[in-house]
Amino acid sequence: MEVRAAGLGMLRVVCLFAVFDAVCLLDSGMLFPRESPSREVKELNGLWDFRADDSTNRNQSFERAWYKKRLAETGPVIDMPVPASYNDITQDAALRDFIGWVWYEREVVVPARWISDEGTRVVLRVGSAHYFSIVWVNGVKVTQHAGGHLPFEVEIGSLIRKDPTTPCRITIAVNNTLNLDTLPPGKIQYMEDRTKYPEGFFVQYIYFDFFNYAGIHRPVLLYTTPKAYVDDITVVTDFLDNAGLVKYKVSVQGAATGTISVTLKDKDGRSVASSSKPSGVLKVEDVNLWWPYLMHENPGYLYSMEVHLMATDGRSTYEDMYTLPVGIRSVAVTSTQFLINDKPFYFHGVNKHEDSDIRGKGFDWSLIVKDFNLLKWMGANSFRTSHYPYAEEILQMCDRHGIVVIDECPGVGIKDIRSFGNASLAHHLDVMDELVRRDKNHPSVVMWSVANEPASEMPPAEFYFETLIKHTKDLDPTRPVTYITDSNYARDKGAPFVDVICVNSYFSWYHDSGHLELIPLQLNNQFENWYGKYKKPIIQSEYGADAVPGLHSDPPVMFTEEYQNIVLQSYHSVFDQKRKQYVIGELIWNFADFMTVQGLTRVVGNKKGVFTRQRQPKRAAFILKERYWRLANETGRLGLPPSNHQCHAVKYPW
Ligand code: BDP
Repeated sequence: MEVRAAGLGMLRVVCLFAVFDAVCLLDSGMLFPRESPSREVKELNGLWDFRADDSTNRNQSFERAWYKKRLAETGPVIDMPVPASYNDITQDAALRDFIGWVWYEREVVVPARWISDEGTRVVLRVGSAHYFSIVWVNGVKVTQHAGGHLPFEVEIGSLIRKDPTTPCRITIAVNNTLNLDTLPPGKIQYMEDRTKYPEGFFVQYIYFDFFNYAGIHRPVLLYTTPKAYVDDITVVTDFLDNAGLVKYKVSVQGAATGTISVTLKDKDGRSVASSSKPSGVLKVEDVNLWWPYLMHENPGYLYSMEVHLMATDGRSTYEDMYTLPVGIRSVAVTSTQFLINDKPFYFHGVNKHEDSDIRGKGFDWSLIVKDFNLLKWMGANSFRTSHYPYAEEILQMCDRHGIVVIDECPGVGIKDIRSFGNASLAHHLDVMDELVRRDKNHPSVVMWSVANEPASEMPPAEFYFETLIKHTKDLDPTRPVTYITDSNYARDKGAPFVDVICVNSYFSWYHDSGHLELIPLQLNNQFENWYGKYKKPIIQSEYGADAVPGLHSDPPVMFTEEYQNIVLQSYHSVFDQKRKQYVIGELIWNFADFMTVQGLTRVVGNKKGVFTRQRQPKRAAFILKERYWRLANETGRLGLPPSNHQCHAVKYPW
């Protein structure tokens, strides 16, 4: 590792660690469920019974208390896979477009020991369900959650112990209705003109450009911990010369006293640092830093932090073990650069969606691994979780592969002035609490994005974003915060509060359609204006054009693959000038085609992908591949030929 100015490094470490005791407004942690000698996990994925409440008032299921008996006794049920969106599973257009409550139910066999051992906590956890969820166990309501992209959980041990002979019936009702205070916001409108619409006809308006897929999207599971357990771990990392520093804090629930031991192990299982305190700093000599993909020969290096708790409540002793992967790295922003481990980092990556055929937004390992293979194939070093938090398993992949993440909350489509009100802001703050609590320990996450393209020119946006960004920095003082703007630099009200300016633009697409020759002029002005006003580094957080795969024309016309290519290349020529100054990244819109609502500007969904929805490359994917590998060589300091780095298919001239 290179030696750097020791004084400055020390100052940064002191500042970073001084602000470590960040605000945490939630009363419990949200550690990812992992098996350990003291913890078991039982997945509840597979087929669940399913029934939509299509009553006219959409409320009959509650009037008739469907949760009280088996769902099949309330009426006809169908098979529904979990995790998956329900929308594209059947041939029924009404279910595809359904708005309201749907019900999932499943009976679970709980291992006898979990029930008999009173010293075991049994936790039911839902990775995510879109949007409102209510959960019952054997007809008793156990929890509810608002928000479609973050996990929620509840301890159900005492309930299933009441009558160990009854099977454990889990009922989850999920409602995808969006209103002006949800994230993302939406609006229901009843149509009153009886010459056009039947009684009770309504539509859900949304202000975002992706299909509002719904259902149980991520794994549902039961897991155990001992009664006294490791509830949360927070790590903040840095380095000084060749020593890595891991500041950590462990919080425990269920016991007033106990002993903790913390051991940090390297990839080979060797202990490199340890402590017997619930909080402190671990020092790792000759550290292997966590580096992004293509910035180092050995990216994504992870240590394992083993936390061991021994606690007693007077009568019994409890032992808990939890292992957290830890990547040691630093992040900093200057007025012209984004630094990872003190080296300039240039984002050459993509925007994604959780989206695919049939399963919609449902979690799918095959899709995830395919997407990572494509990202690495094209030489992408980063992505933004447009426009909501992705599954934790995806972030774990990013940690392991060194893919850098801008982690975005579901603040997309804040366009109506009423969505800047107190109720909306309060919910937005809650969602940031949940997001930071879930994702704070991922080395791949280098920046928070609190919103996408809000109406940031509206007067209330100033207070809204000042509050939201300050709150996020209080939660996590170690990472920069941004939101994504499409507003004009002169009218944007939130930009003074962000650390990095992220701008979306669609020159020669949504305006000046067909005028490809205007891109360089308009893009150059965009950058000069934003930088001139704010003197902050800029990421082109979206740019692109729709291309229907297989449509060709020369000279190019809109919607052909050639037009998409020229758009990309015209942007690239300007990026190449500005990245030498203050532009610190470029993220294509979009990695793959994705589904949207039906409308005049969408041809079976948004076609701005460089891959099709089935993950086959359009011509643009090869253009990006060539560019990203070249950028990796220039900016990533690899200095190695691409053949060493998975780029086997095409030979390049450098
Ligand atoms: C941007 C939005 C993104 C859209 C994209 C487009 O942030 O969600 O899908 O435009 O229109 O403004 O393709």
